[in-house]
Amino acid sequence: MEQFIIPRVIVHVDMDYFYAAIEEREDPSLRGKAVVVCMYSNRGESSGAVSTSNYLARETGIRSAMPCKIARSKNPDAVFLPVRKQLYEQVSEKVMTILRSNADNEEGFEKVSIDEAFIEITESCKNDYDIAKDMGIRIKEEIKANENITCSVGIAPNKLIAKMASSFQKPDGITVVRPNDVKDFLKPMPVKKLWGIGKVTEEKLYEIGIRTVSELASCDVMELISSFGKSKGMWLKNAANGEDPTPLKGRKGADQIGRMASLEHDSRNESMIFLLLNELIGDVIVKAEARKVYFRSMTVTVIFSDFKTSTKSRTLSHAVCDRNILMETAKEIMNKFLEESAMNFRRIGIRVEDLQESTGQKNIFDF
Ligand code: DCP
Ligand code: MG
Ligand code: MG
Repeated sequence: MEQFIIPRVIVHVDMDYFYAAIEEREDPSLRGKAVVVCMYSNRGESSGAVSTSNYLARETGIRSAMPCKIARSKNPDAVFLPVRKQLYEQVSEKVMTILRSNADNEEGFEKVSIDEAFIEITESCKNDYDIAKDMGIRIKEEIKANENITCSVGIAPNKLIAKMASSFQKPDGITVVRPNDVKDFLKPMPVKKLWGIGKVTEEKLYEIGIRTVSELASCDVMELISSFGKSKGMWLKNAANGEDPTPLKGRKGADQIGRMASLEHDSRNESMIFLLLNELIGDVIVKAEARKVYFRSMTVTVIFSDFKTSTKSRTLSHAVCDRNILMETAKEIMNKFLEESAMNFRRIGIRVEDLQESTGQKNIFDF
């Protein structure tokens, strides 16, 4: 049965050796050394497991989840550091803000873990994979310029392939799998490379003689269903054919409403900036009205031509849903940005936060 699939462009971003990369960034003297980040248990440094390590350490066979003791025996010269989860969470939040700001809209963002997320860019790239690749490169630059760490990017028609594409060239890679290339991308892979297939499934597939994704793709679906049950069997068949209709989880009931867009060209021209700001604010107000919420605070974001990002927030004296108040406050913030930096603006964004349910009236002045 032919299925009608709406074309999408999905980006998956995964940070490279995330915890260890942050440690390297914080202490440049670590560069060029094997770095291992360990989650020590309360029994001290002799027990515990490896959280992650940089690529130099991986060359000596060190892997995530390996006991630290074994890692030490593999490479006694490596630098072993304890995890600093709070620091990594802070960096993660900044990276996620960058990623979210590149998505088509609020629904087009899904954080998967501390160091990875999906974003949908179908509209922004007009479903054109050349534009999508440029956007992927720009996202990498934006993260590098702001956080001084690298990531790997996968771009594909769905989450399954995008996730697999981001790990295809690591570290600091970008892999674009266009709709017509999905089958060739999957063909030579062993089944365990299919995202979602664990050890148990892999072994079960081996038992029925299936080792590669292409063997799985051509397998009779009824045979898969009899071995794995209906939903898993169908999932296996579709996944092997590179099909994955699952939508991004988005942020239903998000506690903020935001819009971001690029200026036509990098500029510091006030009327150009305020014109775009006005348009973004219009969209935000429409969304806030549709959700029947007031906001109590707001944030303006500017991405400069060197990709550096700056944000400024304001808390209002009371919750409103008022276009004029939003515009006046945003203008005031924007003027501060213009005063503080001589750099051209590349993208600007506005978001409202501290949302509260409205009770019908437009704003507090209507009382
Ligand atoms: N992590 C952990 N324990 C594990 C796996 C991961 O504590 N068993 C933490 C440390 C990683 C982070 O999660 O830095 C992200 O996990 P990834 O699987 O994305 O691995 P890395 O980002 O470290 O490396 P890669 O470059 O392969 O993505
Ligand atoms: Mg990672
Ligand atoms: Mg990851």
